[in-house]
Amino acid sequence: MTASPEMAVSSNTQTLDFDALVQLLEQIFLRHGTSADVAKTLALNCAGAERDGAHSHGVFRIPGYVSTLNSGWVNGQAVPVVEDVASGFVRVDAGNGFAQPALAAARSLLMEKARSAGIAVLAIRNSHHFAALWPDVEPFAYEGLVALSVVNSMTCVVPHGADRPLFGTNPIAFAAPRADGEPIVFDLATSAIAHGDVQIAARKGERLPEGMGVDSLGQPTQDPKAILEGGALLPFGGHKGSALSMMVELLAAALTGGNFSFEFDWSNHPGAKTPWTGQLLIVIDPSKAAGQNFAERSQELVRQMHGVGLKRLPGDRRHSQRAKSAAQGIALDTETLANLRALAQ
Ligand code: NDP
Ligand code: PYC
Repeated sequence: MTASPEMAVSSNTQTLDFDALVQLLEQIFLRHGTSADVAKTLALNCAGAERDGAHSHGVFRIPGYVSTLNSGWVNGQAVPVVEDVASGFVRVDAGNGFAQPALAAARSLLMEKARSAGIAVLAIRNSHHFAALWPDVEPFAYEGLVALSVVNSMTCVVPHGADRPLFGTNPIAFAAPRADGEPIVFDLATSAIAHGDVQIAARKGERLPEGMGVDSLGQPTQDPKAILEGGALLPFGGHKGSALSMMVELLAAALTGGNFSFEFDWSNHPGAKTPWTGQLLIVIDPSKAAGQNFAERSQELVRQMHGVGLKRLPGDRRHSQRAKSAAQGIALDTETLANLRALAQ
């Protein structure tokens, strides 16, 4: 069954089809001062996250986008400036705008370079990223390319062995094509839990598992509010996640010319939520590599993983949720939908 644009499934839940949700989110962005291009790009990104069940970066983020735009912290009308700097290197100054329109502006040049040189780097600076990272890499895998991206965020993670926060939640996303089925994609924060999920747990009054964060005195806590109110997160996997988070700071900020997670000060912009940092993408054309067809090789790896009992690959949950959303619509609770409609007025 294909979902109708809008239908009620229960008294407190309604479903929208993807296009209807994109349109609603686009109206919100436009209403709060973005250009039409930026509104479209962010609406597609955010609706895609909601459709795939990536709830910490779906419509949950809309009030944060709106308060940030209203605070004057980000330029919703920014026009990214793309620089072709070397055979395998593209730079973009996002102009204090969002990172996704900067990627969109550089995408065709980046792909052209990756296909001709075999590998290309995209360094985005002066940018705000408030979203899931997988939407930035997955489309390259659908084109037969391998893609890796990192983005840094805002100081809220204590480096392993330190006693105060410095790093951001700093996700890493990777996508690779495979012969049979959806691309292999993972996207993970290098903190033990994403900041968005801590906010969601606090809102629901839930406790967190052990080992996620510390309170304002640096003591371990499972209370999300204690983490949000003066506390901090920990890296995943102790010194290993901490090293990866450090790498993200280096690649996404030092290498791009963007801010480190600790370098920007948004205190004069009450309501600002979007980290003003940088983002790096590396795109590889596997057809240049030696050996058998890469997509066949990645398929073989998946076959072997399933052979040893693996049931779930990273990305599987999202893709099955995507299929469900296509068939049944994207379910939103009535209050959330009413709030979104109010923001669009
Ligand atoms: P999760 O821990 O939920 O998931 C991380 C990855 O592991 C996903 O690819 C997920 O696939 C996969 N996965 C989860 N559970 C399993 C399992 N049991 N078996 C196999 N694979 C599994 O993500 P995080 O909480 O670390 O991050 C959430 C989001 O927050 C990300 O999209 C990230 O980009 C975003 N974020 C954004 C930031 C920014 O600055 N813009 C900062 C920090 C985070 P699947 O998706 O299919 O479940
Ligand atoms: O969930 O950690 C997070 C996050 C930071 C910036 C955007 N999302």
